[in-house]
Amino acid sequence: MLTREQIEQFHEDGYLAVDRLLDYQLDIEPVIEEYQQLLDELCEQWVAEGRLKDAFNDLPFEERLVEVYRAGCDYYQAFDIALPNGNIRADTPIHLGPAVFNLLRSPRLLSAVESLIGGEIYSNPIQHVRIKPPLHLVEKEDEDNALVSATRWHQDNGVALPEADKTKMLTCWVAVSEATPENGCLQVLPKSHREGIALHCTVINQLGIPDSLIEREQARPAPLNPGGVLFFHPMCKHGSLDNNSDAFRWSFDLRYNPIGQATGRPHFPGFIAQSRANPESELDDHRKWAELWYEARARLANVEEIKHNRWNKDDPLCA
Ligand SMILES: O=C(O)CCC(=O)C(=O)O
Ligand SMILES: [Fe+2]
Repeated sequence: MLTREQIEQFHEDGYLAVDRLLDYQLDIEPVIEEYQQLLDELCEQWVAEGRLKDAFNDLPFEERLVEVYRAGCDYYQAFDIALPNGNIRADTPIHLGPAVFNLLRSPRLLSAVESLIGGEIYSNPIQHVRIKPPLHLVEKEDEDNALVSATRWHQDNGVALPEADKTKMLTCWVAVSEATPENGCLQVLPKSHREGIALHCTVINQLGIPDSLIEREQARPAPLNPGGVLFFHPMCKHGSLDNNSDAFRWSFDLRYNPIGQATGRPHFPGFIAQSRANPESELDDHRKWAELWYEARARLANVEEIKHNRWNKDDPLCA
């Protein structure tokens, strides 16, 4: 559980960094191993499809990822733990493995979440893994891809539907690799969660708050060691820095809300991660979790447009 000081700090500043909250061996290592295995499978598949010349079996994970990325194979969607917000096909890849499911249900994470939003905890489907390459390797077409490049300033309520504005949503940004200002850690604006919703505009492909509305001098980077978690309020203004290092920057962003409140992505599936009142309602089988996503994928495949935020691309305020 978090201390009273930590809880007060969260409410005061709109965010709270808790370094080494997770257990590296129990929470992080199994996830890393699961992604290594996934990369094995994907490389084999891409070689079979003729998209990759070699499976690069002998290379370490990161070097292999560089080769895959250079060859134009989209590892970031195949790694992600949610469907994209558009262009969903019946075979859009998504990763829903047991180690990731265990991370979503980590007792260390959930007890901190309970301190901030209470003991009836729903896993919100707005969630991602981001394994971001060094900026110098990023292709032009990914300059604005928030799974690959820096993330613009935004509020998480701003990237969800307004039905979630009253939801007590909590974002948990989990460092898998060390996160530093050099390799693109998150940055936050302290106390900005009290300022109301800001205008969000789409530039190229990414939604964000225009730079002119951000008091950049107030920004605070949030470095973390592996297993550290940055918690923040859905109205907290945040973004990420460029990855100017030579290594990948690996994080998960997970979200939770009290059971029964709107998630802001009603077309995607969440699940009950913890219920003190009704423990038998908790989902504890990763295959059932995966099934929910596969059903959503089948339902959403080839759907023309799925509304996932409140903004209008052509808003004159964004011109
Ligand atoms: O990791 C990133 O680059 C962005 C994460 C983010 O916006 C979030 O966790 O809400
Ligand atoms: Fe965010």
